[in-house]
Amino acid sequence: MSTMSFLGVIEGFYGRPWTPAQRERLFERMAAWGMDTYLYAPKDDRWHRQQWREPYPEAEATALHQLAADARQHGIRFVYALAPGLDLNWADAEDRRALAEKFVSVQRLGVEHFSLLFDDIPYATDRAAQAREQIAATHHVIDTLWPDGQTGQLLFCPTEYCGDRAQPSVAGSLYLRVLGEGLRLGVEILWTGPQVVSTEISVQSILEVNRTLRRRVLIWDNLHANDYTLHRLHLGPYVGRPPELRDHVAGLLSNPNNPLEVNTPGLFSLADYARGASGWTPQASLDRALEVWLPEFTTSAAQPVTLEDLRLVAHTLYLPGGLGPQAFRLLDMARRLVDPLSDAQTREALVNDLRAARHRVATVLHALEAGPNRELLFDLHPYLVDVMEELQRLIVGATQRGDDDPQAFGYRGSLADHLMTLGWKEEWESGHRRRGTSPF
Ligand code: LOG
Repeated sequence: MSTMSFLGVIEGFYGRPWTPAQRERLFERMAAWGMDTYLYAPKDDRWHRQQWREPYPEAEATALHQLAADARQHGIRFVYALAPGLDLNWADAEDRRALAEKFVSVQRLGVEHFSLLFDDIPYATDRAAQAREQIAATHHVIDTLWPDGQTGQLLFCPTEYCGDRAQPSVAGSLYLRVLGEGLRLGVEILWTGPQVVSTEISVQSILEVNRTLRRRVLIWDNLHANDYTLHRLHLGPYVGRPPELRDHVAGLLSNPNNPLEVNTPGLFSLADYARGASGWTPQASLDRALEVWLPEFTTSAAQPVTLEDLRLVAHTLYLPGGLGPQAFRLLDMARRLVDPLSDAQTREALVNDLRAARHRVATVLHALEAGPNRELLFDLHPYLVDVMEELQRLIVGATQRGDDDPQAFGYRGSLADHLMTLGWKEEWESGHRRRGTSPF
C-alpha cells in the first residue's frame, strides 16, 4: 500500500469549465475508482483568477455551495483554489484584506479545504522576495481561515512549478529554497515534474525537489491535459511514472482533458497505478480501463463496438509522448502507401488495411451516434472525424475512386492546417537535397 494522502482530479485547465452535471458524474466515477480529492481550479472561472477579488455572485455562490456538498456526499475532499497572482500586490493593505475576505466568503459556502495558485504569472526579478510574499499570503490565509489552528488542507502551487521553470535549476533555485524553508510544513506544494507536461517523472527528480522543498511534493499531473493543443486528445494510460514514485510523493492529482467524458481511460489508469495492482503495466491497465469504458459505447446497433475498436481509437489519440502501438503501425502503413517505391500490390494491401482501420473508427462513431451518451458523442466527434478524414484522404488519393469526391479531401481550411503540413525536419532535409548540401 502506498502512503499517498491525495489521489484525484484537478479541474485546472484553460478553456470552458465543466458544468455542475459533468462534475457530478466525475465525482461518481472518482468514488467508484477510489479517488479522494477534487481540486477546483478552472482557469477561466473569472472569480477564480481574473477577478479574484470579487465575491461570487449569488447564482455562482449557490452552485459552488452545491458542488462542495455533492463532493462531500461522494466522499470526495473538495478543495477550492484561488489564483490571485496575476495582480496581487502584497504591499497593499486593501489587497491583503481582499484576499482574506475572498477565502472566508468561500469558506461560508461550506468549503473546508483550500489552495493558492501562483502558476503562470510573471517572475519577479527578486526571486527570494517573490517567494517570501507568497509565503506571507499563504500563512495569512491559513490564519484567517482557521484562527484556532489549521483544520483543513492548504495546497500551494509555486511560480516555479516544474524543473523547466526552476531558475536556474531545482537544486539552485533561490525561490524554491526560500519556499521550502519558509512555508509551514502542513502546506502541500504542487509540482508538475521535470516539465509542464512531463512524459516521465523519475524518482530521482522527485527526491531532488523534495529535498529543496523539505516535504514530499504533491504531483499536479498534466500528462492527459489537452488545453494547449487542438488536434489531440489523450486517451492513453498513465505512463512514465515508475511504481516506486508513489512512496515519494504526497499524492497524485491529474489535470486531464477538457472534454470530461474522454477522461475515463486516463483517470481509471491513474487510480489503477495508485492502487499498485501487482503486475501493473500501462497496456494492461489501459485494457482494464477500456473494458470499464466499453459499456458507454454499447448500443443496440447491429454492429457493436468491440474492445479492439476502442483500443484502436485510444492508440490513435494517445499521449503527448506519442502514438499507441496500433496507431504507430497505421502511421507506418500510411508512410509506405505514399512511398513512390511501393509497388501496386503492396499499395493495394495497405489501402485495404487502412480501410479496415477507418471502418473501426467509424464503428465507434456510429455506435455513439445511435447511443444514449450524447456528451461522449459530442466530446469525441471532432477527433474521430479528424482521423477518419485523414485516412480517407489517403485512401482516395491512392485509389482515385470511391464514393467520395477526391477534391473534398484536399481542402486545407485554416492557416494552422497549412502550417501543420510543414514538417520542420522534412522541409529542412529536402531543402538541403535541392541545394545539394548536407543537412549534417
Ligand atoms: C497550467 C495549467 C494548464 C497546463 C497545461 C499548471 C500548474 N498550470 O503551463 O492550468 O492546464 O499548464 O496546459 C499550465 O500546470 N501551465
